[in-house]
Amino acid sequence: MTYIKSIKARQILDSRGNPTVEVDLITKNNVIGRASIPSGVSKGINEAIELRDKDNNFFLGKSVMKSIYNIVNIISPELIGKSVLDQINIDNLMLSLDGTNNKKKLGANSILAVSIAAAKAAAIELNIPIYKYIGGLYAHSLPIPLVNIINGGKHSNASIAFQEFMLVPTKGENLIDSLQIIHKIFYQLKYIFNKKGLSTSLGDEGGFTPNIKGSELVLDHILDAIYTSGYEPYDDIGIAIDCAASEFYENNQYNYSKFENKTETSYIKSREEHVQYLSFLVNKYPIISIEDGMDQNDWKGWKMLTNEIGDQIQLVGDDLFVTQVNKLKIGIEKKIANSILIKLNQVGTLTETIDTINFAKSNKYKNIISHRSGETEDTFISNLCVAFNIGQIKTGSICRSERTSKYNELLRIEEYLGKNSYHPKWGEIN
Ligand code: 2PG
Ligand code: MG
Repeated sequence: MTYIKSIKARQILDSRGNPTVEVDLITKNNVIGRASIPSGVSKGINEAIELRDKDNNFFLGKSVMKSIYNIVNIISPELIGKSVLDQINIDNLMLSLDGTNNKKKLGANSILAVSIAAAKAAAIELNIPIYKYIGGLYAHSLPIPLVNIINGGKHSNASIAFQEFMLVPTKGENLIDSLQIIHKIFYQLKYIFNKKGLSTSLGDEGGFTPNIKGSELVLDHILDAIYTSGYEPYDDIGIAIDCAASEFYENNQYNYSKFENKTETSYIKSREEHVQYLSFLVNKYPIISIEDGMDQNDWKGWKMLTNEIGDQIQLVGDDLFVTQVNKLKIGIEKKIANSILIKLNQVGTLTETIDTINFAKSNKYKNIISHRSGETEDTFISNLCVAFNIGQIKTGSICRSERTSKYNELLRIEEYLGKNSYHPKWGEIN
């Protein structure tokens, strides 16, 4: 048996400079599994709780010393001596130590850091890649990247209500081919913005933050960049959007002016108008995926949107499902959305994340593995993606090392798998 010898926890900084948790889980053989935890800014209200110290005199209240304390003093004593290979047991033990339904006692950041560190240590112990340890013999698929090129909403100060605009290579031969298509369009877009004197500074996820107003202008520029790069919409490239609509839903209405610097009431859309607007955009532009088109509590709106365009494009629940089986179950029963965004820290253990992935698969909902807007250098999500042959990953722009680290890990895996690797086309994803 390979047992856990000790667990160290420390505070490090994420890509926004905010403190986050890092864990070193050390086995009897002195193998170290290291994991660090990302952090979102447009969080779903039902996400598992991220513990922060709330001491305004220290890192503006964002330090995570309580979480570190819980790992060292509450989790570690219970796990020492347990087999590192028994992931389910490790995760269940932490769940029972926490005892709440949203991990508010120990913190999802504390629990998840240990959970992932254990899986990494186990893979090293067995001398196999992490994706293979988790996924087994047939883990061989490199996902289509949903690459962020424009940051709006809470991720930048651009006057754009929708949070993310992404490029989706629909027919890349392999991952490097998909990335080179993105690279060409990304730099073409930069050239276009430069020529027009628009800002090319980058937002939280490495996409541009142009000083233009509203989604249609953004989409016009993206389309221009696609054409002038020599690519065909749909055939070569599609567009994905994350509206992050919960961030501008107020008083049962969609208030675009919260981000778009407009005060006219006409810029506040009713549920019906907002659905019609999304449908209009889908028919005008090569949009093939919309995430969080509606607010997390607006189930009526979600139903309306799904009826309107759910058989035309991918509709992804992020804040809506928060990577949790019980929430996804409601969506499946009500026939709402058709895909789910998977974020480990929305639920808080590897085991529960895998349960959600499998539940989605068995109900024919597509999975998309996702980063958070505040990231670390940890590349676990790349491995998770390959482990379950997940067709899509959303991990930011091709700029900024905390984003490219995920693509680079996937490129290493692609090289390692060689001719046994598989990179699906858009139409092949399930
Ligand atoms: C999202 C995420 C990641 P955040 O809404 O999908 O892009 O943002 O991590 O800020 O919640
Ligand atoms: Mg989202």
